[in-house]
Amino acid sequence: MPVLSLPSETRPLLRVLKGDRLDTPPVWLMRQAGRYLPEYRALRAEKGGFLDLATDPESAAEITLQPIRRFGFDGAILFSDILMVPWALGQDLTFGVGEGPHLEPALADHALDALTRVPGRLEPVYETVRTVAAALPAETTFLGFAGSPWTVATYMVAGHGSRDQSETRRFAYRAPADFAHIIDTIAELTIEYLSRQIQSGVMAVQLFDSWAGSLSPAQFERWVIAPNARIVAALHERHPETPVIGFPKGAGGKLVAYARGTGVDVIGLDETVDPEWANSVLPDGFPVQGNLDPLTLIAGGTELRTAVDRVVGAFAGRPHIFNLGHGILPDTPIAHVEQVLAHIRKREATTLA
Ligand code: 1CP
Repeated sequence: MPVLSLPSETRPLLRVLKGDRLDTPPVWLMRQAGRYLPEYRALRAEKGGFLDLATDPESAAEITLQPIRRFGFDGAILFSDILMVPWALGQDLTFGVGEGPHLEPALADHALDALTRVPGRLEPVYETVRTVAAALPAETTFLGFAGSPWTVATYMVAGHGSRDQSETRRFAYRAPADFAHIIDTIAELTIEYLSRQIQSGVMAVQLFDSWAGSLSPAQFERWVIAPNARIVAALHERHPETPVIGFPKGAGGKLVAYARGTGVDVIGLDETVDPEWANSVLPDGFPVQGNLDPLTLIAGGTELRTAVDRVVGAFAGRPHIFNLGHGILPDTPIAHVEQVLAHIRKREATTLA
């Protein structure tokens, strides 16, 4: 359940993460630090590849702050990647231009225990957190994150992203003990990684489970709910004041089981979830985040305004954080982001007319 907020808490996003309902929902957008921003593309071109940016605390801090300066979002999300954990577990990580990430050797044909761990690879991330924490406006909430074990495992096993995660699902059926070892190892490092992010200055953390939607109910219980529950329990024990957001993309009808079973404080909803349905099945007072289709943010106009109003209206009776149902897409017009913010904050009620 949400941790009770102290009356002295003034950051709107942190208040809602801790269970307060606000008339104007706080706003941040998943993947808000990235390719739709010209200032990000300029820095990337100057400094090199993604990993060069993510391991350079000065650049990573700058990219984390770019969307805060430009839009004044209520939350800043650390600029890093869920694949930093496999990298620290000893896989080589490369991001080919226009290709997505590659991890080697792939665990489909290589034992996890043969990898040599390199925990020092995460140190620059903690330095980035300290740098951002010192520079953030007083009203902005700082969010850390990691991938959930299932989603991270899909990259570690296949060695790359995939549409249906078939290779990893087959592996989990064929060799459940080996797969459990991979999941446990990721979970263990994730607890340590998020704990260090919190100690370094993030105020809440999000677990991204982007591929939670590809599992059968029994596999979902085993590879999504159970390891996330373990991570959440360990974080709550070590950092009782720090809210944990779970984002089980594609969980659909399994959302309530996820919310109850993992112990997360806040649940992120993807764009396929009917907001009225989610509002009716989730426990009263349980904070929700997300749900706007990232494509409506590209479309703009009446479609966008109607979709924003529907999400905000559906969750008006509970703690709600306005966000997308998945990451912002690189071709999103910046003007549409500005219009949504103005509309929600009611500075200009007619902006989206
Ligand atoms: O400039 C570039 O080409 C790099 C593109 C990029 C960026 C900007 C990657 C490679 N990662 C990131 C940053 C990132 N990744 C953040 C930063 C903070 C933010 O602005 O939100 C976060 C939270 C992530 C999380 C992430 N990485 C997820 C989970 C969320 C999601 O979108 O589903 C996943 C699945 C990844 C893997 C990954 N890293 C990068 C890419 C292109 C991908 C997706 C690959 C695939 O489609 O399988």
